[in-house]
Amino acid sequence: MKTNKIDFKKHMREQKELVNITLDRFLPRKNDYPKEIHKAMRHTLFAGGKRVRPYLTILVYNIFTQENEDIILQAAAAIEVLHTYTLIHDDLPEIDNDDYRRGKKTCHVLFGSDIALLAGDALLVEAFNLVNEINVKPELKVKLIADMAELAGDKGLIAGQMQDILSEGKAVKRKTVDFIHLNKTAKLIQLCCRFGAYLANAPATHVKKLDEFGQKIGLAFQIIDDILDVESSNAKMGKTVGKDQAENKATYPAVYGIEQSKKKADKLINDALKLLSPYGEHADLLKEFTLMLAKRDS
Ligand code: GRG
Repeated sequence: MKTNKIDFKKHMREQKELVNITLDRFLPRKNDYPKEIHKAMRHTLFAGGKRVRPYLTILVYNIFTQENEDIILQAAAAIEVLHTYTLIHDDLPEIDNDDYRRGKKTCHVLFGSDIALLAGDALLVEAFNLVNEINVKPELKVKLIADMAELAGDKGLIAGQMQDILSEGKAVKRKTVDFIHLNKTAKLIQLCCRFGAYLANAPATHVKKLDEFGQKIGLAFQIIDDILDVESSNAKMGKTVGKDQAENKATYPAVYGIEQSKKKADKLINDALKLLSPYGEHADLLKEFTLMLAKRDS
């Protein structure tokens, strides 16, 4: 397969479109009773996310197989559904109190906090339901569900979010900001890599290596997000920037400074790319994707 820039962009566009079709196929219709909840779920889900996590899931799978069947699209969609729940809850007045997300009004601003809370809950449940409907052997399905529960639960994403809340307004140590980022952001990105590798029947050594790759790019992704909160604009990010500093949040720039944060992100990206070298050209698209994450401005 040719992997020049044009092919990568075309591949990314096509796969994201397939993910969107899959999401639309599996999510309840917006007028299904009770329609308020389904409208709210669909609002944030289709508000214009970059679909970074589903595309990563597909690219890891594609290291081992080129056939993009329903199983990988459903797994990719499930992770996006779970990610969208975290965004809706994170934006609530009781947490980050954000008015904009994905360039649109946040779920609670449009539908009210009560419905937004339920929409997030429903998406979280729907994510597990989507994994349960993947047509694979029960043993594999149980593994996918168990990993999703482990990485998204109170020892994973929620632990990171909890520590984030506890750290607000305080001077935090480097290890605390590392803990927050590794849990609240990197674990979901690791889950993408695990799902892609498991569904491609990759040997355990490869699952481990790709999990490590996911952790590195996941941490880099959040560091870059922190940097963009300082250096980017509302229009580019589709949300209000500059809030981290205003609210004295535990971020990389706050703890390490901007220059050190950039160096740390670059090193993580380079280390992650090295982990892909054994896969040669089979990982070319994934390498391009990794470089794109490093250069992202939104
Ligand atoms: C808040 C009670 C409650 C539950 C949710 C896990 C969690 C708990 C919140 C997640 C915290 C969070 C939003 C972390 C930030 C991760 C991040 C950088 C999100 C933005 O991802 P992008 O840039 O967004 O991929 P799009 O919109 O493109 O999908």
